[in-house]
Amino acid sequence: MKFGKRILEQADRLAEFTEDEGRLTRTYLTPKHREAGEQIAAWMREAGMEAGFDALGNVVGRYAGDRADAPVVLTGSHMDTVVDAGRYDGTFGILTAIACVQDLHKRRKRLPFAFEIVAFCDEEGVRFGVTLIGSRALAGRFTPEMLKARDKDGVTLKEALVAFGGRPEAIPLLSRKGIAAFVESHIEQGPVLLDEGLPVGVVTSIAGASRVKARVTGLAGHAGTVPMPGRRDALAAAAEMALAVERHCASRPRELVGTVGKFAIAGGGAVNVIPGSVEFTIDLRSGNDAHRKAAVAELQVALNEIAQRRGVTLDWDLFFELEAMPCDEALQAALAESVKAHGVAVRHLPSGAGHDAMELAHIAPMAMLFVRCGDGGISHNPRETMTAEDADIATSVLLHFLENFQPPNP
Ligand code: HGY
Ligand code: MN
Ligand code: MN
Repeated sequence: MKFGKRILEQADRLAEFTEDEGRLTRTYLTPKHREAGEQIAAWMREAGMEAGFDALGNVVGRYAGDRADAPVVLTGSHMDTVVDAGRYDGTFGILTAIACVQDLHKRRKRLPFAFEIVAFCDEEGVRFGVTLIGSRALAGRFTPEMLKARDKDGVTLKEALVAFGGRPEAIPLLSRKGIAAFVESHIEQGPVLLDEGLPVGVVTSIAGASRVKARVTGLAGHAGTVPMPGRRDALAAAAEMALAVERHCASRPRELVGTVGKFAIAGGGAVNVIPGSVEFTIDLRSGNDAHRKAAVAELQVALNEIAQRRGVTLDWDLFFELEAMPCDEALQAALAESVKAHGVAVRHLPSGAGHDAMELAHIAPMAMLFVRCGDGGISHNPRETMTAEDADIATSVLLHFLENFQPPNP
């Protein structure tokens, strides 16, 4: 085994950079972001790359090509995590690429393209509620509006970026053009490869997503004196709405998945007060944009009907929409060749999870390589797991792809 054992050890090391005692949470523009970024940059330099933070807090490593004006191939994944995360989501895509460069460097081999690895600064959007921050900047899709997003303490993204040593004014310079390809390796975060006994798979497309912030306003009241029929209980209404989301998506299992991931009583609630205001989020995903958009519209109607019947009001803020993104056919075929070269059956599969690759697809042909997850494919959970053997095969497949990739003449 050439790569796998060290990659898992490095993932263990990065998991130590957490802002939460006893669990892995690493969010954007925090001291742990900086420490993890410095560790990643150090590994990139050890592998023969120039590396450092960019103006937005991405860590970018560059392995020069065989000539100064060689085209650029990009790879990478995100270095931030969800709350109480697993240690391979995002991280694996960074470490596997560094391992490839380390091997090329050891052999003094240069490729017919410059190879850049990006540890994207924030894909999950945990701190500011804005996702895909680093990859949007490279795709030229970062907007000044995003700088105004605030964290739970009211700190704006811009204030945090300046305090981090970032340069908001330089963000437009990060957008890239003429990239020959973007390939992201990522854990599958699902059970398909595990169920079929395959170490890797080639992604066909990445599901689109819609996210809603819903606020239900009823009437706070005394838990002991307000008769049941007269209540305008915001929590009971929101709970019925959450079940409606589940029922709607469960009735279309092949098209949709829906999740109420955040659910809170304004002010935290009290044991003897009928909740007057509740906020929750809805996350809808589908490989088919028309199905997803129809579901958003249908659910808005259904939840408003619940609100009307219960005498509460519903505020509906559709704050995030991302179209499903197909992977480049030619790159999929090239990845499939590299999978075959390792004696592995080629399995094409869609990604239900979103990835930075969705943004890079706006500026380059994009593809993804999935690697098997253990424990039922669980992810966004500290039980996330993968094997060193699979990390090794996936890295070897990526390296084979890189050594056989001929970028089109610019
Ligand atoms: O939500 C997602 O699909 C990704 O993990 N950010
Ligand atoms: Mn994730
Ligand atoms: Mn991820």
